[in-house]
Amino acid sequence: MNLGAGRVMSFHRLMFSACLLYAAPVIAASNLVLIPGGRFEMGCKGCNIEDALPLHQVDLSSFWMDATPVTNVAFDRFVRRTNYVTVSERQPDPRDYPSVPREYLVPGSAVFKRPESVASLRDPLVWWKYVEGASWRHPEGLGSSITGRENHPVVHIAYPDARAYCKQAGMRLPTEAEFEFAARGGLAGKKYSWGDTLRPNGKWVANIWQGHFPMKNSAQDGYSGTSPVTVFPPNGYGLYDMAGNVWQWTSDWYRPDTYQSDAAMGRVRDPVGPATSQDPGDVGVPKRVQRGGSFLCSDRYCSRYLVGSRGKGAVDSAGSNTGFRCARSLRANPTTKVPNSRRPT
Ligand SMILES: [Ca+2]
Repeated sequence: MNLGAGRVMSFHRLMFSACLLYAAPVIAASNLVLIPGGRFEMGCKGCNIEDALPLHQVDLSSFWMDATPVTNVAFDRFVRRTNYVTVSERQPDPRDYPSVPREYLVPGSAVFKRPESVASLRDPLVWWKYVEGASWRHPEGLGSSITGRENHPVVHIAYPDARAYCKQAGMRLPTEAEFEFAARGGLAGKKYSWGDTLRPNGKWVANIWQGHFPMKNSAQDGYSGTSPVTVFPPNGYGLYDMAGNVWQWTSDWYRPDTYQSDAAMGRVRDPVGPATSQDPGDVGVPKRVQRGGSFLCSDRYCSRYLVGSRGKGAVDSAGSNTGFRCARSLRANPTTKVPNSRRPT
């Protein structure tokens, strides 16, 4: 999610101010899909998104990727097994937030709250509220639960939470390049992970926002919040929710000039992002790249379901639209054997 600040920092502001050789994928029994490596043009042409330019050539090795974002039921199994406590469930350390009054340092997370009106779309803190007790177990705060949403993506996941989950599974977060390559699903130069038409055959194929953001959500796609992870069609690689539903963490640090640096090298292979983070609009807040957009993205605001677009999130920040999926290097081959004839070259 693009809160633009750490989770309590956000609250503080709130209170005091906010062509390659495509090969067929192999689907493993364990929800993993083998993404055959290759070369692609990375970036978002015609998106008017400055940090997603210039287009540049990237070579990627083959890798495994979760077919879906991690669900509530899967995250629940992880927590039961490990007793892991997510960032939003922890008591914030006053030493990390010296300028925030202690009475505001409570466990919680950011929840989208529909405003009656907005003066502009420049201040997301008008519709994001820091809610005490909001967490993956209580997506809208205490009193809410994930009952009935077992197969929805887990939300309120900060970067360390996502990394911890993937690590215990013997996996890792995808790099930004891996996410985009996988999201393109074997298509080259398309606007979306499914092609160039937002609504092919008049149907919504991703969970995004319809209506006048942020006041009116007509939910023409059937969902005003998160949706089950396999309810919309998969892309060409058999991956679900590579656009819309929830933002998904990648392992790359965010910088607005990453693509400029990569393009200057001519072609990059298996990029892992810059060594450090920098967001000129939020100086001093370390951020990682997020991809995919969410159920809150519309053509009026965000538009980050565009397959080449980028997002970012403070590492200690999450919200009711922040989730993740895991990836795995090919060397760490999971249980499924890949037929020789379909091995990537
Ligand atoms: Ca929707």
